[in-house]
Amino acid sequence: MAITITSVDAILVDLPTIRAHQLAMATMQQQTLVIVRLRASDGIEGIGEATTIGGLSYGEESPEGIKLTIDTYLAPALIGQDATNIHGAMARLNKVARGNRFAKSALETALLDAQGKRLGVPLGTLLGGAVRDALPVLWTLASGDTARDIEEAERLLAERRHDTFKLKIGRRAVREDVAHVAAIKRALGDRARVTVDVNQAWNEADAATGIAMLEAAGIDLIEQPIARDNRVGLARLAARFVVPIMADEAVTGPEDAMELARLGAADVFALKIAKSGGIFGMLRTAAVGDAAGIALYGGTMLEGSVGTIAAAHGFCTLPQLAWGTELFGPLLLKDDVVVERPAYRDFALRLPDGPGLGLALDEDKLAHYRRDRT
Ligand code: MUC
Ligand code: MG
Repeated sequence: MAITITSVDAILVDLPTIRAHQLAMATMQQQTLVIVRLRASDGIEGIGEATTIGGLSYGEESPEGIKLTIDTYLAPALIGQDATNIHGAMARLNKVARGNRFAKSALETALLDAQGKRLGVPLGTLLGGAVRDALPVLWTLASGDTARDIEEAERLLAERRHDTFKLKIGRRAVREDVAHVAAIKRALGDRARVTVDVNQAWNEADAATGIAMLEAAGIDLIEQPIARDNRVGLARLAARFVVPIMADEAVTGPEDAMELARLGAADVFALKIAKSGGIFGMLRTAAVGDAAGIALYGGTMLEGSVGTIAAAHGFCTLPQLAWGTELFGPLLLKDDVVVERPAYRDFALRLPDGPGLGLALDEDKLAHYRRDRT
């Protein structure tokens, strides 16, 4: 008898961050996770997660919208479907709903987690096998204060937790931002790599000025300097500078990747399971990057442990991942809703080796942090 999907729940969970996290478009004091619990007729439960950054300021889906989409449209389309046929289930979701990639990603993770548990294998094995069991992870310095950022970086270097730091810029005038970045790079010297993420905040002229100065200051990578839709402008910047340009918001799925590759618009692609509608979409995006000779980077939507470990299993199967990852989301949160939080040491995230994601929900914490707690 077929194993069918019997229930799908989407739960909003609000978790405080360890400090304010300042980006060009929002300042985060907390993160909201949409935790998905998907149960099947064999009694197995899979879990998944979707997050975004700053409500609707990063992308077109908000946590509340993701829950509404799942409750109203996606869960009813999944109930009664074969829980063991993940491609079949996702094809059905793509038929009933256009877009809504973050919501679909959370559901695909839950299906994969359940199937891994069912077969008794880790998710990486289900995906064909991991080629690495740990992933390099950078840290984002985004307190908004230069001295505090330097102090934070020095501590994390000493703890051997991170040796690459990404700075969030684009809020202030270009020269002020560059002065902040250059001061941090000067303090850390060759002991750390420093990258920047502008989150689309600059126009092309600002970007030309800013990137020239950042290049001179020894910055290693420039992420999404201009608007996501300005692909031709991104191509002009990529041709103009030696420092690599990374596309983030501009690359969601394989179709964007094709177009950016055709234009020569990026040296690096930031892959995220949420942007691509799940792990399989991320892998298809990565394949286009590989075919075009574009370096790859494992990005984050600042997920908690569930979303982070889902992405990690996917990234571990990639043949090349030249720029490592930024899968530090769980470390930005004061607390989490899993029993055992992911392990970070020696500048890397270690993958759990249990079946599926290798994680279990902490029911007490979930009850405590869920938005609808009674
Ligand atoms: C982004 O745009 O890359 C990744 C790290 C971080 O601090 O924010 C995210 C989003
Ligand atoms: Mg980014």
